[in-house]
Amino acid sequence: MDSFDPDAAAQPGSGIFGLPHGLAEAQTHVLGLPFDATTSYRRGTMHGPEAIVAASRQVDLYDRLFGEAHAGGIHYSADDGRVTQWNREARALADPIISAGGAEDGNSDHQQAILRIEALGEAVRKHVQEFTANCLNAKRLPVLLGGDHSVPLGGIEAAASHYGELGVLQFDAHADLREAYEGFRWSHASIFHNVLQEIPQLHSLVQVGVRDLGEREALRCAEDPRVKTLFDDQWAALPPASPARDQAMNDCLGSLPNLVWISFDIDALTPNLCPGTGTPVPGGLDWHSAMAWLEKLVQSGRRIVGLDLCEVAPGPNPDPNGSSWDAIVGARLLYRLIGAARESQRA
Ligand SMILES: [Mn+2]
Repeated sequence: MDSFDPDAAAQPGSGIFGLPHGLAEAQTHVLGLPFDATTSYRRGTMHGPEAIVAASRQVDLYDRLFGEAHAGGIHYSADDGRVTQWNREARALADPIISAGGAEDGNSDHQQAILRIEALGEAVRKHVQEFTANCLNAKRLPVLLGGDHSVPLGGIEAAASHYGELGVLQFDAHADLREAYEGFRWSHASIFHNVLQEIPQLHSLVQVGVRDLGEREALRCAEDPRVKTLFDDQWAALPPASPARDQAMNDCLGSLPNLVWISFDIDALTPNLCPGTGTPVPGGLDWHSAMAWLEKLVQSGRRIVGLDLCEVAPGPNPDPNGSSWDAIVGARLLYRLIGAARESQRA
């Protein structure tokens, strides 16, 4: 540990980002959540955590933007088998429903399967809740690595109840405000409907990158006083590094309270940065735009108290080491997110 050289290549047996930290030495705890049972279009995000960890070993630890995120220690816990098992069961039950285009009202097989899938979704929620509460009680930064975008519910819930008030900054191509999707209550497409519905301490939700949504979701964006959405076309019309763009960012961030959870769906980014993700959409944030948001959030003086990174899928042809372009982008984004959170806690 004393001899750790951040400039050296990752050593055999080292952890995420090639780091040597055990849990006791880490101020950041990352949990892998290989769950993608409700993914409606293309699966594979269950392989996100292992692919990101494989790719993370190539990330340089020096960071011009947020300093040395690794210095406080980062520890990764892979799934202990429970989430993998819940996912396996839920996927098998969900498959016939997804092929049918959603749960059918009069179909008792579907209705039974839905109940069991809901119970498995509840199990994930509770598991993530416990992990996050433990992190916060131990004064560690909780980081959830999906999996599909259904996984952070319990984490946001635990952080909101720990602090009493919380805002969420959501990066996403989709609004994720559906009231259940294809019959799945805890669907990836419903995560922020559920957050708004289930978490009374939720102060506000700011959405960035959104460019694909349903009519009822659009209405919710417009009418729910807790939701503020900067649509992707609105963002794209703002010139980089312009006062107008700064103003738009400050307006959005101004809706957030002091304590913020970042929920980053990789599909917020332009699809050439995440070609393997479940539901890619043209348009989206380029890398520097995403970084500008993180910098602005830190500069605003808000404190990032937890975060998730979801929907990274390694794609059909991962490298022999399990990594891929999607995972390389995911690993670098993860490092920056952790760096931004640490920087925000320093102030
Ligand atoms: Mn999403």
